[in-house]
Amino acid sequence: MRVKRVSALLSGMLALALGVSSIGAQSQDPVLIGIGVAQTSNVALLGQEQVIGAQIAEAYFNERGGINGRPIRLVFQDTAGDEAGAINAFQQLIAAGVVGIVGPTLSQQAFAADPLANEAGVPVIAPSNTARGIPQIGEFIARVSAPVAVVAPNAVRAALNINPDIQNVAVFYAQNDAFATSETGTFQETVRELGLNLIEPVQTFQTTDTDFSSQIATALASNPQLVIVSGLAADGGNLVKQLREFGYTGLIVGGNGLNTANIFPVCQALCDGIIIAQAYSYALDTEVNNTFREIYKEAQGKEPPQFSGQAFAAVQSFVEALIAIDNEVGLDSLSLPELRAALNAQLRSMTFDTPLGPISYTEEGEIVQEQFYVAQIQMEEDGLNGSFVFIPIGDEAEEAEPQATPSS
Ligand code: 1QQ
Repeated sequence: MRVKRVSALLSGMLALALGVSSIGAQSQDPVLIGIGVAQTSNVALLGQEQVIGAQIAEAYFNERGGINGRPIRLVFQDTAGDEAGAINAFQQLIAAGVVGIVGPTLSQQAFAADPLANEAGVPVIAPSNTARGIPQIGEFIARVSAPVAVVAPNAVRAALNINPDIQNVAVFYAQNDAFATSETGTFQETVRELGLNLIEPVQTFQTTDTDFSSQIATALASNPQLVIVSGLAADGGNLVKQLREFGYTGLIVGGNGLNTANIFPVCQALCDGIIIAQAYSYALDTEVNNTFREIYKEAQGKEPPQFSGQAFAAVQSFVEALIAIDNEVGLDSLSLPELRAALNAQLRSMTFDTPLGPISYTEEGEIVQEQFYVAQIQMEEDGLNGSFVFIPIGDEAEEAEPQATPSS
């Protein structure tokens, strides 16, 4: 760091001495990366973890010299939880001159806001949009969040591994959310493919619902041994709580919308046992993940969750692609529209060694990722603290089983 700063200073002085005004100063201006995720509303239960992951990446990469000595600066715009909020945040970020955007939190928001960035030629990396069809929104849209079709089936396999006698499966999903609708399609397909009995009718709710008693009564009448929930954190956590209060004792698989310790205050001790597929494991033993994990734990007092790991990986992708462009042609040789276009192309032409493992993006912007996991929530007696404990998936369960560290 010190060496870099000194050499930057020297080159600035040299530029002045040579009468080359502003080049030195310009090349030290931070490169702006937009972060448009949910910092307010119920969706902030998911978005908060993304803010933390992105902030860790900002500090991590700036400490390592940023873009060849030029720092990055994250520009945050709160999307809140709906489409209008995401559209507004994306407009602000585009106008602020960011080179690319990490966001939004929900697929439901991405389908509304991503077309704006695409039309403006601003590359987007979706940090947590897992619904079918996200990269296909446009040529400037990529995602670091593996799709439900790849991730979700693992949770059902893991449930069967715990209880091979599962026959009847009840499925619930939030029908006003694009991700939940997409994820339930994958879950229902998986249930059928595994030869299990999908209880009909499938139960629907709204992400704004708080009372699920009529759906629960209908589903439990068919005697399920597994219940699968696709919703968001507040509604999903509440549904799990009410399932247990109704006396359901079988296994529960939660989708990606429940994939956060922020559901603990919602279902408390009754969160215990929820099985959730993961695209990240804090136990991945690589230099970048170990460092990320250490910084996260130091600040948060618990193991890093998937949404933080994915947000870190999204910022990392932009940073390392920018370094490659700088090495090749120099960032200052490009106008902002040129840089955005070059960044979009560069993202799709390299591999990134991230906390998620090595990843790349297809030409279409879909993530290519090697490893997936399943975790089960283990609540402590107090009902306040808990942890995500990694469990075997089943057939291909030869992978590492990291130990959980209790978290608060
Ligand atoms: C999506 C999701 C969310 C539940 C993650 C925050 O996977 O909307 O696609």
